[in-house]
Amino acid sequence: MTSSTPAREYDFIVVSNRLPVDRIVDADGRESWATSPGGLVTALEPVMRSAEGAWVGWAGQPDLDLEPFENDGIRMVPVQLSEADVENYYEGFSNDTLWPLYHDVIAPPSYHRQWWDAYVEVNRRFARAAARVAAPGATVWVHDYQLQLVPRMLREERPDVVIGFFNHIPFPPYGIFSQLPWRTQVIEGLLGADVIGFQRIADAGNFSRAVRRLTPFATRNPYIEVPVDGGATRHVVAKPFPISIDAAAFEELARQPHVQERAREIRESLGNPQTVILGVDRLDYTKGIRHRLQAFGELLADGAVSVEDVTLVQVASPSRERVEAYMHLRDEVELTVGRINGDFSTISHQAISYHHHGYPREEMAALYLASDVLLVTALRDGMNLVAKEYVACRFDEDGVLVLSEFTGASDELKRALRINPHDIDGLKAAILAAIHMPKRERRLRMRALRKRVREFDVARWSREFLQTLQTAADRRGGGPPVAELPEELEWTVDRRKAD
Ligand code: GDG
Repeated sequence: MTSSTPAREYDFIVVSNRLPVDRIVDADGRESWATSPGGLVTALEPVMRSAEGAWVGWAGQPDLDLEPFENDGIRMVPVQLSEADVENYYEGFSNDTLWPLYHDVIAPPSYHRQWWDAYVEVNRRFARAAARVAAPGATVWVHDYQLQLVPRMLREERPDVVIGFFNHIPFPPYGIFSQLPWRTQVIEGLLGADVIGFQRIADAGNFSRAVRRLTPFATRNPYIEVPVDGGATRHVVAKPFPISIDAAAFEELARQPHVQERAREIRESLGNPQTVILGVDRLDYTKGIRHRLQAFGELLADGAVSVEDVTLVQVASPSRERVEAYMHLRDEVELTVGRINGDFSTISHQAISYHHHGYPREEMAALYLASDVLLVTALRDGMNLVAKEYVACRFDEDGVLVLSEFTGASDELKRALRINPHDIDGLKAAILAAIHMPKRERRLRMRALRKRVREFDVARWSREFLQTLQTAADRRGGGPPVAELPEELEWTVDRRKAD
């Protein structure tokens, strides 16, 4: 990358492992970029546009040497990863060490010093890339577990910038976190930020406990007092900011006549069963897909449900296919689906309609509308946006959400049918309760769920985070000068105050 002399500097910068764009090369070898429709882009798009912000991240393919470029009004600053970086930093340390460790060791984490070395090196590369393009006193918002060392590295290079960090996945209890050979370095890396955001209260609590065990710093919720040179103290804020979705956009999509028509078509092509149950997940061992299949298989075997009456649609979108644990999971899930279908499907009715691919967002909205029950059985999940998307799409105030208590979403979505996915009998009972729930109760519950998702949407999430970051920056007495927030951010902060 030849970006040592950046074209310009930016007041607002987002740093995440992946840039929110996908590279497309057509048959003639022409290259273009498509915005990948993630929640984070949606949340930050308006701010990025009006603050003329920049996004620092990897373009998703190894060994691509790219200059900064503009896509859809957002400046992209690519960080290059080699094939070895992808193996060691991304698939290795991020997805085979941190991911299982932070999700309650559902799968055993692997610890390799070579992976850690790559993690340090790549984090430094991200920090440098952000440091190079940050204007004096800029606001830099770093995202997720792949980049936990960036806050400290960035602060060392650029003590003038304001740094936020948001962890999208859980932060584990100390008994688990302490397995990590590099636990102290990770905590110190994160403490480089002014504000550290988590999904749940429990995650912020786990982090503060880890700070107390591994550092001499005092914690006074939500502050962690980090001494700095010259006898001063930095007050790092560590607290929950539960992420959400663009609820209005999902509802608008679901209200479109062609999406509603597609929902009817889906039900018809499933043979018009009385009940359609839906699961939508990345094919990941944290999502409890096996537990869900076991419960559904047993209900069929018990005769409590029949394939004529109930169909389970499972979308398992491909994920991390080069990581071994994911290859095994896929084999296991597909073996189980095959067995259940073999045992129970008829020529006209399938027990499970299984799909190992991603769908466009419109099709997702149609699936949400077509389903009477959404099953979320995660064994551990930072938030689970699928649950919120289902609720947002159900403008008809129908549908039942069965939600694992081990998701961040269950802290907020209190009127869901809450389940412990390890308790297969409890899960079976909840599925039956959802199938047989009277319409009036469905409506009452869905109304309450929708109120919550509408009020606490993704715009509010980013507003609250950035407001906290601004307040933390203002508290930096005697420190280096901090740039004013870009106008758009100030506007969102002011509006929040008026709420
Ligand atoms: C991580 C944390 C946290 C899935 N399949 C398709 C598709 N999706 C979309 C869903 C949803 C997103 O992917 C998945 O988000 P989740 O929150 O459910 O789970 P993770 O991917 O594990 O996300 C999680 C999240 O970060 C945000 O902080 O909530 O806990 O693990 O938006 O709709 N979208 C389309 N086609 C698919 O086939 N279009």
